[in-house]
Amino acid sequence: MNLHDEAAKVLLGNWRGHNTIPAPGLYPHQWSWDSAFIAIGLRHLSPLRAQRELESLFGAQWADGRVPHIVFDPSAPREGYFPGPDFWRSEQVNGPMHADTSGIVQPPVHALAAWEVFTADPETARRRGFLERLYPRLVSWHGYLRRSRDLGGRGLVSIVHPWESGMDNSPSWDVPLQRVEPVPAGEFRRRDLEHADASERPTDVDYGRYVRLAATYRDHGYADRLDVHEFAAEDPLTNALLAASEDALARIARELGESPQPHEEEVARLRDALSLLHADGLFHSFDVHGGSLIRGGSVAGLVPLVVPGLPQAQELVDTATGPRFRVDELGLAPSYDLTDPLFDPSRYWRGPAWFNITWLLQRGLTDHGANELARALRGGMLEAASRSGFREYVDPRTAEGRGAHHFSWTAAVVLDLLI
Ligand code: 2M8
Repeated sequence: MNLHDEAAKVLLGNWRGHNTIPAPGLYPHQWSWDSAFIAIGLRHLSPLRAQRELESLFGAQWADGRVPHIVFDPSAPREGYFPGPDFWRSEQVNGPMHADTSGIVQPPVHALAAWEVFTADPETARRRGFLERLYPRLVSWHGYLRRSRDLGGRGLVSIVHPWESGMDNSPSWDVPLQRVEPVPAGEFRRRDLEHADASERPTDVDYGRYVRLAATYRDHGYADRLDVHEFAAEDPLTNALLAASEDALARIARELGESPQPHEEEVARLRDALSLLHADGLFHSFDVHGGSLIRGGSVAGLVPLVVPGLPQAQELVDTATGPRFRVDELGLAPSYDLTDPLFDPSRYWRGPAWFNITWLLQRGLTDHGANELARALRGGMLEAASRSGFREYVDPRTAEGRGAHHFSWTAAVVLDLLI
């Protein structure tokens, strides 16, 4: 089988009727930003399914506009994933008729995906009213982030849980997490370790802190007030993807005969606000409680390359190709600075290379005219996916596979690069 057909097999094998799971076993439900990347690949196999992927996610949107990070599949075992629906108790906020979901969010890459899905088959999308129905929901999602999550009052979105960053155990969170008292490991049961090697996952202490933060948020009715959240960080990846998605909303608005202007203004505003996070050739998260930048080497700091017209783009290219990331040589982006003692090539978001992030960088580099480097990343991703067999992440130095097998966004990104 060639790489295209193998990728299609992974993606179609993970389809569950209305949406795609990230991977069998470890992730048996629908995840928010996974679905966006999945839709970007799936549009090349079935534009209709790609539309449904996003529609099913937004079908579980909360009344306040938030798009939950997990939508639980009622036909999957209730106890198969921790924390499951009985932990999050979303029905207490949304009522029993609403889908069971988590109460936190993930990076807002959905408008960007919606536009890409639309372009794959505009005729079907127009006939089905795909963008007409999704646009107000996307606007309300971004409105939630802008309105309820500017916890630092600086015009940037704060994430309130490491899971919201998508980069759960990134070393960026080590310092702010020190303030959080972990729930003892005996008080919850980790289901992830039934499917994955413990050396490639977060530690029990990490999990204890994740559980504490999520339970506190839940016990306050998912209220977005700084005194509820012991963890609050203005994350460059979240804010950069919001800007790129606002740019996509401007295109969507134009297609629908609406004014793109509010979205264009929002892109410009976020581009300016992001400069608050810029230092030493990279963007960094801002620890709202600590009042300072978390200076480290997360690849999240390179993701602002996706922002159109970013003034710091050349600096980011220099950092990406320098000793800390060596993306030109590796063809992949390590999730953490290779020269930092905290770099770990196998442990999840503490060093391994991920395909969605490398895809975002490749896209940003193309937009900023760094075509040769973008081509190197494309080649690196295709080779690593082929060698590892669509694993969740890989050792950035050897492209040896790590984490889950048959991982959906790995396959989706490959399909997008091949077409
Ligand atoms: C990982 O996160 C989940 C929690 O949301 C987990 O470890 O159980 C992260 O890699 C996240 O970015 C991703 O969306 C999710 C599903 O692929 O898995």
